[in-house]
Amino acid sequence: MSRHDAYREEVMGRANVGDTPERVAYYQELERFDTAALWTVANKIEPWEPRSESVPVVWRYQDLREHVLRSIDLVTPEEAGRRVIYLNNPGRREVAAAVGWLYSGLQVMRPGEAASAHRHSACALRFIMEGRGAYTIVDGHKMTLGANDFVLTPNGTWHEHGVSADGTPCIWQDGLDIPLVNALEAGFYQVHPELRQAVTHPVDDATLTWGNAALLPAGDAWSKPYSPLLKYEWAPTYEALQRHARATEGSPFDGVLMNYINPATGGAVMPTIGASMQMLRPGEHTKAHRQVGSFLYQVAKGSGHSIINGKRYDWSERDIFCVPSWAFHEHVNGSATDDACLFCFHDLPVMRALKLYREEALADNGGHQPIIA
Ligand code: GTQ
Repeated sequence: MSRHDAYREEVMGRANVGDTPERVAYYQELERFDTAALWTVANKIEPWEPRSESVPVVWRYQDLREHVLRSIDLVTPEEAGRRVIYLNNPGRREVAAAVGWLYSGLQVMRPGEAASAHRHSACALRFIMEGRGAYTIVDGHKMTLGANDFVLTPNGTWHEHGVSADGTPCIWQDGLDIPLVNALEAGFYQVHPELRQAVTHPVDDATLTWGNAALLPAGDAWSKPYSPLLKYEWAPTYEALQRHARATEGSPFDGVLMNYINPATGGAVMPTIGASMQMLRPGEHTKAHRQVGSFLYQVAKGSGHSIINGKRYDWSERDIFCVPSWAFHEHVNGSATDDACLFCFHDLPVMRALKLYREEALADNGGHQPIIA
């Protein structure tokens, strides 16, 4: 704490009560009645600004891949429910979060395997890392999935995943708001009575219907609280970034950043989780800012590094890294000739709905963080 904050804490009504034997005895007495004196915790429970318990982490695909693949021979999807190695932030182990209140895991499936259909209160998404033949079925809509495709399984929808018999082993990232839903004590979970659901629409109909940029189907009203475009394919996403880059300088903090949206509303893809893809142009080094919200990035293309709270984290294709709430961060594309693309999902829809969102640019040092060794 700076001297300035310490001064304010003493003078401007922050708790500043030293222990005496009488006070300590008093606190023990209060404990017997399931109570406590606010001034013993006030400064902790009402910090000046967000103090994340999450630490920045890079999960390197190169390190994880072989361990994820090993699980294929160790457990079946039937035994496991879902064969997933989840990302366990050292500061968030108790709630199984990768960062803040967000969960992330790497799910692996062999050709011909399928996981049982289920639904839950948590919102979920997948971002495909490798393999051919993966599919997800959401409320009867089947989606075929390739590398860097992004697919939604919104809360309350029946969903199941598998890999077709003529495919290859597939690995994808699962992103969910399980820790948030648990924190709110709002989670329900159901297995489908038949363990499988019928495909009741043409394959990939959601993308064929709702995925046509500025053209929406006439007369197809949509009132559900999530995007009807359940799958966002990589090729048009990358093309959109390149096209937009021809017409914009981009954001000083994020390069060319585009949000995946619900085409029916223009809003976030799901009630609690938003997602974006950003392109860092060759050699681009963004300026630092910080935001209220937790962010999980997956490197869709290229390599580089990010500086998060003054420390450098190197990343390359398929690595996943997190930026905790209110952590200063800036991104650097390591290549002078190729662009780099970062997929990201976050809890900004929650922060915005609760009117908690804030952001701040780093004012000092030309907008760049000094690197702490
Ligand atoms: O498929 O919805 O990685 O419920 C963890 C929990 C995936 C899923 C996970 C889940 C899912």
